Amino acid sequence: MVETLKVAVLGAPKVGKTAIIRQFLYNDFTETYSPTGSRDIYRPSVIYSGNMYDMRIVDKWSDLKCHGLRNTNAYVLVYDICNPESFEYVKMIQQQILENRTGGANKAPIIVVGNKRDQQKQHFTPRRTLSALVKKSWKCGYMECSAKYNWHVVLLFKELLSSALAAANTAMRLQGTLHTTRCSLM
Ligand SMILES: Nc1nc2c(ncn2[C@@H]2O[C@H](COP(=O)(O)OP(=O)(O)OP(=O)(O)O)[C@@H](O)[C@H]2O)c(=O)[nH]1
Ligand SMILES: [Mg+2]
Repeated sequence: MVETLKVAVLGAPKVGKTAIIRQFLYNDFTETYSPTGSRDIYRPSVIYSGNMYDMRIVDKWSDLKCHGLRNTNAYVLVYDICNPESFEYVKMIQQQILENRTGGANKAPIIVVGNKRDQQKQHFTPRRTLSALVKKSWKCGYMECSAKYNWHVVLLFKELLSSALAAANTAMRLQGTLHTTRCSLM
């Protein structure tokens, strides 16, 4: 049983990380940009598939090498679909997560999210191109959403919970198998 699902929401400044989280938790959106400090932590409880889970959502984790980030159950890497540099930032974070992953048991899922879909006319590259790169080469999830219009925000968190729970359960089964093996050797 997973006690608390830890989720890190990462990405370049101004891509809409806080807007996505606040839309999901409070149905709230503001046009006024107010940069997050070093990081914010939200601790909601959510009901998914008839079960209740405590979540720990970290908004903008700046130190990718720190222990807490390695202990994360899922990563959301946000970029702005109108801003190519923000996608480069996501690429860099994805690389760092892979480099910092400890043993094979830590297969926390990564979902890349293109935010500001309401501005899709300014999309810097076709959606399919990025989606294919992320899904096929990086083996990560890919979604687009609009925090402004609450479009696909709940879907994103459903997807996140589903893949984080699946990964956490696999890791626990693996640990269980190892313990059983150790006991039977005694
Ligand atoms: N049009 C549009 N604007 C958005 C959307 N999401 C966020 N914004 C705007 O983009 C700006 C940045 O949003 P934030 O959520 O503060 O971005 P952030 O990634 O948390 O930024 P930092 O805390 O500095 O890292 C704000 O002015 C938001 O109103 C969206 O889906 N569509
Ligand atoms: Mg923020």
